Parts: sequence; C-alpha cells; structure tokens
Amino acid sequence: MRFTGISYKKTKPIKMYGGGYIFEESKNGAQVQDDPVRLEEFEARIQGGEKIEPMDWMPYEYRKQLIRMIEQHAHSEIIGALPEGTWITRAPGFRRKLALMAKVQDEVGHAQLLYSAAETLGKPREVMINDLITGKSKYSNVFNYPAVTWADTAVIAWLIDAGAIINQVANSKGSYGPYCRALERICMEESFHLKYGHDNVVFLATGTPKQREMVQDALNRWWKPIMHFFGPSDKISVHTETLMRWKVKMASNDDMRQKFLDMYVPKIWELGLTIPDPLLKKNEDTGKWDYTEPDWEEFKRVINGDGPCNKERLAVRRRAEEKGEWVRKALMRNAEEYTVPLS
Ligand code: BYC
Repeated sequence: MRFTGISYKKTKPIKMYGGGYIFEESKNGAQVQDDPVRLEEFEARIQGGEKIEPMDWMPYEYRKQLIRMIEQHAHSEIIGALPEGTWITRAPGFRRKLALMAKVQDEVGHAQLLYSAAETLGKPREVMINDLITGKSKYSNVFNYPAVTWADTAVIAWLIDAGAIINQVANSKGSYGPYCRALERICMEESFHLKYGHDNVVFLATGTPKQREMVQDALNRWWKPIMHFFGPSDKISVHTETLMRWKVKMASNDDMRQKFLDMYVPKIWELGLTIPDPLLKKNEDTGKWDYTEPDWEEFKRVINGDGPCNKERLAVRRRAEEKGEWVRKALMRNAEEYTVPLS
C-alpha cells in the first residue's frame, strides 16, 4: 500500500510524440491507497459537476481507468479506419470515394486527439502504440470483422458511428476535461459520418433487388458485432460501477444499447430491412427492447485476439509503425540531412 499524492516522474527527453510525465503502475497489482482526505475532496468535486484537469490531484484508480478507456478508444479509431479504408480504392464513384477518404482521415484524426488526451494522464504515446501492436491493449470488437462488400461500409458508417455517437455524447458530459473536449469535437465529425452512412444505406435499400440484397446481407453480418459494441451486459460488466461513480461513463452498457435500439430499429424497419433477431421487440410493459442475449463468449474471444480479422488488423498497424519509423527518426534529428533533394 502506498499513498499517491504525486505518482509521476519526469521522462527522459527521448519521446517523439509529446507529454512529459509517466504514470507508474503499482507493482504486482498491489492495491494503492489514496489519501482519504483528498479522495473525499475529489469525489465532492465530481458530485458538484466540476471537470477534473490534468494537473489536478486524482485517485490512482481514476487515472488508471481513464488511461485504459481513452487508450482503447484511441486504438479503436485507428484500427477502425481499416475496414472502411480498404474500400477507398473500390468506392463506387468519385464522390463516394472523396467522402470515404474524408471519413477515414477523420477517424485517424480522432485517434490523435484521444492519444493526446490519454497522454495528459501520463502514458506516453509510444507505449500505447506498442501495447496495441503487441496485442496487450484492447480495441473495439467491431473492427475485427471484415467489410465484405461496399454495403458493409455503409452499415459501419451509419450504425457503428450511430452507436459511437450515443456513447460519446453521453460521456462528453463526464468528469475528465481533456477526454470530454476531445469527445465533443469527435461527435461533431461523427454526425457527418452518420449522415454519409445513412445516405449510402438509403441508396442501396431503395435501389435494385441486388443492392437491397447486399445491404440486407451486410446488416445481417453486422448486427451481432453492433450488439456487442456497447460492452457486456450490466450484470457482467466489470468497470461500469466505478466509472459511473466517477462520471467517466455517464450511462451503463445496457442503457446505451437500449438507446441505440430505440433510435435506430424504427429507422431500419422504415427502409424495409429486417433485423436478424427473432426475439427483438419493444416490451410494452417495461418500455425496453427485448432481444436475444448476445453471445458473450464470442465477444470475449474477439476482444481477446481471436476474431476473424484480429491478426490482419494488427499486422497492418505493425507494418505502418515500421514503415513510418524513418519519419519519426528524421523529425527527432532535424539537424541531420536525411534526403538529398533531386533537381
Ligand atoms: N470492444 O467492464 P466493461 C468508432 C472490454 S471507434 C472491445 O463493461 P467498460 C469508429 C472492456 O475494455 C469508437 N472491448 O468495460 C471508428 C473490459 O476489458 P478490460 C469506439 C470491450 O470500459 C472508426 C471488458 O470488456 N468507442 O466509433 O466499463 C470507424 C469489460 O467491459 C468492448 C469507444 O471506444 C468492446 N465493444 O465499458 C467507425 C468508447 N466493450 O479493459 C467508427 C469508449 C467492453 O478490463 N469506451 N470491452 O481488459 C467505452 O465507452 C467503454 O470502454 C465501453 C466498455 C462502453 C466500450
């Protein structure tokens, strides 16, 4: 047990991406005891709706949880760029290609905002990237599935972005300033993504029989991952209680899933599409949606590295890190000449 009034030390100036402090994890998972007086003051600030800023005192566990969640979110954005990114070269038409390129760039930009927010808590970006490409850190389950046809990209852009907005609008009202500000900006861009995705789905759903079939097949493929996207049911969620007490999460996983169903099931049905869950219906007594319990064993397998595309996704990121290494080195040693310009 130790107190954690100040649990940082200065890093050596070898880092590429910025930040200046590193977070020291407790050794061997030993429980860290916060100063009870400071903890009480901190919780009063949270209850009073104040934002916590990077240089403010915060409990060890609050910092650790935020790093975990923001880092996973950042990884989800860069890995999430891949399923749609592979369709840039095959997008049907120049306008769709331009819009998809802009969306994919936005997603990578979101990752930059989120890595910066996580860095304010003391985890260097190099370590986060390394934890991603070595498989130590998680990222969203959904991006471990393939985008088989163009219609898959339409369903991703509409419904995954819709799910993300529900989660992020709620959490942007949370307690940690840098994360909330990043989420606000991200949500503005995601709103455009959602419109773009909806436009693509409507185009296919009101098109030829072949186009309708494509979009229905894509919806059938993505429904299960989308139901998993909001996280395990509240009964088995590990972190929800602590995160909601500290206003990092502003709604539980089940509540976010319900909100998504409320908003999007009617829109899907309106397009004449069907949802591959025979039990899905609004329960008039509870006011909530009944649905088939998602397969949480599959969810666990996928988030722990054994989904259809996990290996491919990480291999692509690893290659990007290796290929980009010379750029980072060149930027760090700008006095050295790395290229001789051609005439
Ligand atoms: N996928 O206790 P729980 C985007 C893990 S990108 C993978 O309920 P928590 C987009 C969880 O980490 C936006 N893992 O966790 C980008 C934990 O494992 P650890 C993605 C998941 O944190 C490009 C364990 O399961 N959004 O929209 O209270 C193109 C127990 O779960 C998932 C975010 O990242 C999952 N779905 O709640 C298009 C939002 N769910 O760490 C679109 C930020 C759970 O103990 N994250 N796990 O080993 C969150 O809001 C929360 O972390 C969650 C889960 C609601 C996802």
